Amino acid sequence: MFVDQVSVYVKAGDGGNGLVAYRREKYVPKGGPAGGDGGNGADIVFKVDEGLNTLMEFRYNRHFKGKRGENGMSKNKHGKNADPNIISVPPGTTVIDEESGETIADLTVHGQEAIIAKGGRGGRGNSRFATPRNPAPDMAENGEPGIERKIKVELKLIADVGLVGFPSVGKSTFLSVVSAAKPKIADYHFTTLAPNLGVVETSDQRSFVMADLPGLIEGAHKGVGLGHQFLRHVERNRVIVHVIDMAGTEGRDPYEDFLKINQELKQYDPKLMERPQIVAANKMDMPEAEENLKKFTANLQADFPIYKISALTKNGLRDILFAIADKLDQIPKAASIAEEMEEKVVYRYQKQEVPFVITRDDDGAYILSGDRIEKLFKMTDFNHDEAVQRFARQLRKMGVDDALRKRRAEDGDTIRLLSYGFDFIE
Ligand SMILES: Nc1nc2c(ncn2[C@@H]2O[C@H](COP(=O)(O)OP(=O)(O)OP(=O)(O)O)[C@@H](O)[C@H]2O)c(=O)[nH]1
Ligand SMILES: [Mg+2]
Repeated sequence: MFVDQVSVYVKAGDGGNGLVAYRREKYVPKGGPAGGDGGNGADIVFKVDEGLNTLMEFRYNRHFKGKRGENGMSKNKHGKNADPNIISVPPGTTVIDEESGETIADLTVHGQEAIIAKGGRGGRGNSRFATPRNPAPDMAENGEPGIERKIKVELKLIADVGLVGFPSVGKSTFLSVVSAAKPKIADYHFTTLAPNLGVVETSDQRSFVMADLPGLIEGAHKGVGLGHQFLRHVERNRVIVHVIDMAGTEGRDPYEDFLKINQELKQYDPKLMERPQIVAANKMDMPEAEENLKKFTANLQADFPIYKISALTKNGLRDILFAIADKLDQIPKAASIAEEMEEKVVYRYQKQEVPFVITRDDDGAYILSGDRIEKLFKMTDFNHDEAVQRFARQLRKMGVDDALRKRRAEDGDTIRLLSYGFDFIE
């Protein structure tokens, strides 16, 4: 309820491929190897921007793909590394790996960065495989695939705006029509027992967090009703929106309501009187409302802006939301977020790589799978015999051959790995 949460898919860039090339020299058919390495793929990086306060940007974009590194070039030229994909997030963002449930990063301070998915290393060009025995290797490595993962991005919300007012004046209704929050709405008092939070976006793409607070009644500052719990929340709000039942539905006088609530706020903490306050004259769809508003305006001494709305018919919402956003733009953020998160650490989550797994297919073929073996496969350029041989050697070193033998693989049996099929040879 207090957390904004989105699921996001990230895929870092693959490394560029290494190149097989040779120096061209007169009279030398194959001068030495000259294939350069591929560049590294783009990392996916989250960076804290204190100017943001919601995960709104993820609402429209939940897919992030990093660019590939450039392929290696001739004359031993290294392919360019891809620039990281930097995605701005608000302070207080936590990133969780969906599969493992582990926390990848807690991002709290402006400018803080965390690599969420590491880009693949560039493949090595053939120069790098030269040895005295094989001075002109006819193979290069493909780029390493970038890390791919599903993550959960969470933000602990702190309300910028609090809706205050007597019970049943329409605070929850208002919140429900300007955000995706679904608070309980009913015509009895104290329907709302704990604040509901919603993210509001104005039509000019500004956003803020709004809370509908439990109703206030006289004596709240002494703990009457749900007083204290409620008032504690107001302290953190940068703007107070005072919701008034302008229709006087329950027989109270709207102006009396207004004075009483402010009296409670003041008695709880006089500083709350310095907080910007906007009056939401609600229930303007009711016939009595206009008349009451005239009296209210005539009585009002404080210099509070008044906006006519009807949460029921959704009239007047745009203007009041703009007024709230304008006010918020003028008020710096409280340090409350930093305070709360102070002790958080940044974890660098390292996925445990499975080297390989052997299973059997219906037709009797042996299926190889696993992170390490699949990565090796993707990094092998099967167009070059030497690369294929190297791949076979690497599998042997990993113990794949032995493991297959243990599972009674015999000469000529089919082995499959991703899209590739080959025969087992003793
Ligand atoms: N006519 C009319 N009725 C409204 C309007 N807004 C809310 N109501 C009604 O007023 C009643 C109370 O609404 P809520 O949104 O639950 O009021 P609240 O201020 O959240 O009340 P508490 O949570 O008990 O403090 C409901 O029956 C709503 O349908 C409005 O603009 N016009
Ligand atoms: Mg309510």
